[in-house]
Amino acid sequence: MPELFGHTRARIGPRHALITADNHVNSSIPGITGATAVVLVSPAMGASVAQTLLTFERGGAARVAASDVQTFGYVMDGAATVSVDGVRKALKAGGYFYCPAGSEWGLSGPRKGTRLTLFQKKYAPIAGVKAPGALFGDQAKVKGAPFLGDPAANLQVLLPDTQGFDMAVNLFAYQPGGHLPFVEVHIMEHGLVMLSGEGVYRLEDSWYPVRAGDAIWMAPFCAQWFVAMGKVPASYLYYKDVNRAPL
Ligand code: UGY
Ligand code: MN
Repeated sequence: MPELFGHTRARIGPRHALITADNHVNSSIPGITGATAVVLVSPAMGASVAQTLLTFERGGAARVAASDVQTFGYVMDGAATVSVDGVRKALKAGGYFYCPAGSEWGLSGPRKGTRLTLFQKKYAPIAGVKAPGALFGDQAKVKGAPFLGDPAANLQVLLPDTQGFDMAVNLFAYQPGGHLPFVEVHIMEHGLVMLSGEGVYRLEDSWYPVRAGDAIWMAPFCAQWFVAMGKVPASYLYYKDVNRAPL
């Protein structure tokens, strides 16, 4: 719904950004057809990761050539068949895939309105450590754990925590009133999409009301904290860079 008098909750700063669903403008991306693509986080704003929301029409498709970029894709709603290096898998909401650098991926047969969030970043290899292979998963099959022992903040880690991976993608689900236990300040960067519910995100010295559909970028060392509000649980999917030395 358009905001009155040019008001928006969006804020794009040098070290963090918030983009709401009302701000979306489509891009045309090579290899993606019959879909809208909204780039929400990108190196153009100072990030090292790209976060893109794809919404497919019936008959839409993706065919993305191999490069030095790795791709993680998460199905937010709908269903489609995804292939990575020729291995095909039917994914529905909560399903996800990881396509390593050097591999190609594609999507076909989407149900109308199927939405995916992609996190994409150049892979940083380490000598002597095997790069990860392709992977498919389902959020429903990933065991969660109370974050730092707090059952009001449940964390699911979607990718294996092994040295080969230089990116992690996790799901956080908070009961109303659940919150991050402290204000985090860390070298890892985040790209994030709110999947459900609402709450307040602290980013550096600003506090933002946020809700499902909002996207957030946090630069390395951006002070961050979240509290879930409202009557239903809040959840978000987020990216972070991991397992590499600072220099
Ligand atoms: O993994 C994280 O750094 C996570 N606790 N950060 C966040 O939710 N903003
Ligand atoms: Mn964090």
